[in-house]
Amino acid sequence: MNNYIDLRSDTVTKPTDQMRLAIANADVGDDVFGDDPTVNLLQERVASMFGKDAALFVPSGTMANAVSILAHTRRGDEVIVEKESHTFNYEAAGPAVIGGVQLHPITGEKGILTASQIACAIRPPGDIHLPPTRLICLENTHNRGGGKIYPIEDIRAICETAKANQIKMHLDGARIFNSCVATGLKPRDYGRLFDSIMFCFSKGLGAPIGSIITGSSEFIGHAVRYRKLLGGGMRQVGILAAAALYALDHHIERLEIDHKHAKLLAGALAQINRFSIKPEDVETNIIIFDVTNSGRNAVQIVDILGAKGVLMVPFGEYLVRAVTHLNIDSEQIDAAIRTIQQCFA
Ligand code: TLP
Repeated sequence: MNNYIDLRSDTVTKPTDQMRLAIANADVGDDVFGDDPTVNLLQERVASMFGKDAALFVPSGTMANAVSILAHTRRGDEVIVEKESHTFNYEAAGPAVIGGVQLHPITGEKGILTASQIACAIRPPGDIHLPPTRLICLENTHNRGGGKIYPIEDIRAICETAKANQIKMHLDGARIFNSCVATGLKPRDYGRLFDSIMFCFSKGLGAPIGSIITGSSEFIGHAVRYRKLLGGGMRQVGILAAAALYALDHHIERLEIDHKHAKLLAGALAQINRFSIKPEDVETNIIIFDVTNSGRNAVQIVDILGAKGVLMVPFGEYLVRAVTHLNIDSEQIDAAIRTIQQCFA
């Protein structure tokens, strides 16, 4: 894929030479014994960034969400999620299969739910017919919402509803730093509102592998057992934690560049009659555009562009997704725009 302009996902980023150096120089130990100094450093650093007691490094975002849901719930509980959320759509029904937990999907607006929608979905306690609502999971930024940022005031209102009903709050913050950079909010601003937060190092932050969960000591105590159950206890994993630490030091502020590139691309797509997209809806690094008026479906559009060296993914029958990231520079964005114009203008 070296000669392609790869906009399929920000997961395709490759570690830079400097990140590989940090990996090579990492001090390591057996992390299942709690002995890996680099993992310990990473976990302490993330917990303190988010104002939490503790954190836990895990292999993937999917495992981070699964472990968090398992640690917050018991079999037969219900978890409120948004209908287009990653957890509901792309995590292989993990919470149901492993945890015996029912996901209760509610349709949001670009992935955003309101407190009143959530209040209506909470099961009244005391009725034996109803599964107890134990957890609310939100996603920020929202992937299928086109990288939409969850407005902090909406999160605050949902948090109050959750507290009033003694329900925990988990954030799938796979791309939380895209949100921090775009809004100026700090990780702690989100840390205050959620019982647990996960984010990924392997997306826009550019590390090859790894995600992390942060929360109370009690929560992380449960999470570490579920990580083991899922086979996610790793040994000399400091080599990966070193990449994650490098990403925290060097790859957060630069996310702004990805957002600028996404806006440029969205602006160019909006000029093409056969596509529809509102550039003002593109708030971070994800662009989703509608190809219904092109007379072709998303797979056909993606194939045409792919044959010209520009890779995107179908994200619905008539929706195409492009994601900007660390390995895409402005020349590649310009080249992608030229290719799109040649094919479809
Ligand atoms: N998202 C991937 C695909 O699975 C769709 C992508 O290319 O965007 N939460 C969110 C919001 C995500 O976008 C993803 C990955 C995950 C969780 C899962 O992370 P991984 O892939 O590390 O399991």
